[in-house]
Amino acid sequence: MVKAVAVLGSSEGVTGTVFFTQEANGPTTVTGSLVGLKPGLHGFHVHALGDTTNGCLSTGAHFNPQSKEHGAPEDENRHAGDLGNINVGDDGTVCFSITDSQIPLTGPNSIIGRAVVVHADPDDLGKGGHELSKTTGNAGGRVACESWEPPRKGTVIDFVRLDKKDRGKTNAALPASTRPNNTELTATDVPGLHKKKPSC
Ligand SMILES: [Cu+2]
Ligand SMILES: [Zn+2]
Repeated sequence: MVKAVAVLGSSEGVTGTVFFTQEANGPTTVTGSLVGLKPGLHGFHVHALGDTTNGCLSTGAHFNPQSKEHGAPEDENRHAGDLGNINVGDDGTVCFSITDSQIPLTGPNSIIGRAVVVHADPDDLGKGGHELSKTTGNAGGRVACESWEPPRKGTVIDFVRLDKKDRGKTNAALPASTRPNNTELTATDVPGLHKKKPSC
């Protein structure tokens, strides 16, 4: 099993953690929780570049190794990074679980080292008729994205690092002193997160 984590933050007070797990060549399960969003649907994507030097803007376009159009997760014609929407509750928090076959954690189309981005507005899934529908789903500004903070704890076996320096390496490739502890990673293990913790 390969695991990865993305720690999301923003200048607008949105924080959260998104965990990825993949068994062998099976689909990837994405589970996460976020706080500080406005209620309703928000576009949720994997963008091409794990670069936040200019905030979420520098994460590039939707991850799209097959040069397709923007779409819904269930569409044949979709970007690999198109994970649809997350539905935020009235309290501004959301807990979600998504299973998807186009976002592997290993191989040439691995999403390790790329970016998770949450948008201000709903993703129209390519069907809104807006000039941006076929590229971004017209999902508005980028309100939160991953900051690639290293996890402090994690499952040692095949835990893939997402921090800048060791991005994409597994724990086995790193010196013992820099490996996370051999314990399951949870959202509360990542510093600075969940000042207000959603109940998921
Ligand atoms: Cu996006
Ligand atoms: Zn897209």
